Amino acid sequence: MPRPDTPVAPLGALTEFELRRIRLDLVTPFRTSFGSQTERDILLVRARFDDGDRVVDGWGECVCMSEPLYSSEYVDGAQQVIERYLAPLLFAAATAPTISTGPSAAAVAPLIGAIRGHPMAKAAIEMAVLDAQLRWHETNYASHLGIGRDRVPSGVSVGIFDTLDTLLTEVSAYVEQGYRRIKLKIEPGWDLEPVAAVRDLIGPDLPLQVDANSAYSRHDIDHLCRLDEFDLLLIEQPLAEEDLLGHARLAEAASTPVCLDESIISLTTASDAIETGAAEIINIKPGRVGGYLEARRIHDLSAARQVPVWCGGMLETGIGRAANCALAALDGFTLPGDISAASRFYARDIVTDPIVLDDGHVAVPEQLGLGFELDHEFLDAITTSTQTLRG
Ligand code: OSB
Ligand code: MG
Repeated sequence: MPRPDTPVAPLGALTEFELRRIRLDLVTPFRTSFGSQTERDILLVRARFDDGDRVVDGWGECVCMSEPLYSSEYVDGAQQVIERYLAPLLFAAATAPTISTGPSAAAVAPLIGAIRGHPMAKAAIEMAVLDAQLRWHETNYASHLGIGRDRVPSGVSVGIFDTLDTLLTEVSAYVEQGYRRIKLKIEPGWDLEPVAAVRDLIGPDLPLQVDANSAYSRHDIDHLCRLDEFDLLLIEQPLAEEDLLGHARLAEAASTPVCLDESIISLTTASDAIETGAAEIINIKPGRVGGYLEARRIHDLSAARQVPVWCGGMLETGIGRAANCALAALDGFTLPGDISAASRFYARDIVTDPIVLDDGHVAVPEQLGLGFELDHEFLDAITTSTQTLRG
């Protein structure tokens, strides 16, 4: 096993990780350029800290999908890399209960940095430790971040459909519910027409944006420029994850701002994408960048460079959705995020107080930790496997 070669802050008295897999049905199929989903197989991580006096649990949610179609990570792989590499490194660094300083999320990334890649697996672990840290100190994530707002405007991500009629029915329902921004998934063959029809339906004032999940190539730049006439807020990740130059060329050619999602995997890529003109707007997804701490750094950098950011979503349960709500209340998040009501995806959430839509906004959670309490009965009912790891 690799060892950290630089001294790091103490992690705290970590005694146990539980890796829990749950199964949740989506209320309606969600189709993107990379595939269609009807249910989710989600990995949750529980981190237990025990200093002899007190036992505190923290929970994290791994945002990767079942298959490596959005990015290279997938849920079985994430569980395996945690079990084989990440958890052992953290157990090796856990402090004796007698000298415990409490859980420290900042200690996590340096301890597991020798393991390449796997940002979503790493983020899930760090998130569980962060939740435990906040609960240990009886505070919550919004206070920890110094959030002043109590709610943030909510956007909704709308999938691809077989017909325009179905799409328009779906969009009408979301507009009716009060969402403040609509995002349409697009792909070659499903772009200009649906965008024109939806713009026509919702009128000129409701913000509209599109997301291609890398479905186009540099040869499509002229075609993508035809979206300019629909006055879109942004076009999200039209080209491949690696194609920063292509995105910079598109940004040069199109009047619609180019926003990157998949390409932004760290503070460094965010900085480079801004510098090279590949990203005019950034979608911040904590899981994709290795955790909430790196997400905050990207927010701070973007704010300093006056680049607008918004908080992306990965169909999170109430764990990730609560944390995203608090994060998205930071001042630099000037655009509505993909933080819709839990009911947009799930009939029942695993938390006692699911995120709801109120006047087109979602409330910054006030509960302890990342901002949720689990509904343990329901969680147990949908659990498909449980693996316990001990140091
Ligand atoms: O590209 O933003 C994306 C969902 C899964 C994977 C990737 C993406 C999405 C979404 C949905 O667009 C966002 C959400 O509301 O959770
Ligand atoms: Mg996206």
